[in-house]
Amino acid sequence: MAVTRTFSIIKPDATRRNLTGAVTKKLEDAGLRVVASKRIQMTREQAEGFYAVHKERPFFGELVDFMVSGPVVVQVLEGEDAVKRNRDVMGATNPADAEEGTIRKEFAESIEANSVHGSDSEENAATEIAFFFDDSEIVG
Ligand code: RTP
Ligand code: MG
Repeated sequence: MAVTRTFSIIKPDATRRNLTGAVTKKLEDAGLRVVASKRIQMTREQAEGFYAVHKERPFFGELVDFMVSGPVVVQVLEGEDAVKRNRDVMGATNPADAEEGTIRKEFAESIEANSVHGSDSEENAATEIAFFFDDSEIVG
């Protein structure tokens, strides 16, 4: 299996509860390596741009409000089959449906305040990584 990259966000509900380390440990224990990381306050423009695919969804406004409600930690993760590996350890979008041992089962507060984002394809991972990081900030 090839070593690939994915993009992760530790969301405001998790940074607010000081769970950056706990979430990162779950990612590392799942075989992912943090090859870039920074804590940022997203602007509304950034959040709207990042979630543009969800623009027509009924929860878009609330999602943007939530994502700018506090700091987030954006990360590039590297590992074998990184996109799937990360999605597996994240768990289902709604924590009520998430499996035991996943980040969302353990930490998420609700379907919206669900602690993490992870890219859903290698193509989207490349786009999302480039949205937040210069190549020079990623050290594999
Ligand atoms: P993500 O993109 O954050 O990794 O999560 P996901 O693929 O599991 O979920 P997606 O369908 O892409 O939705 C993006 C984020 O929008 C919020 N959401 N709210 N209120 C709602 O019904 C609702 N549904 C989704 C969540 O924060 C979700 O992660
Ligand atoms: Mg998604």
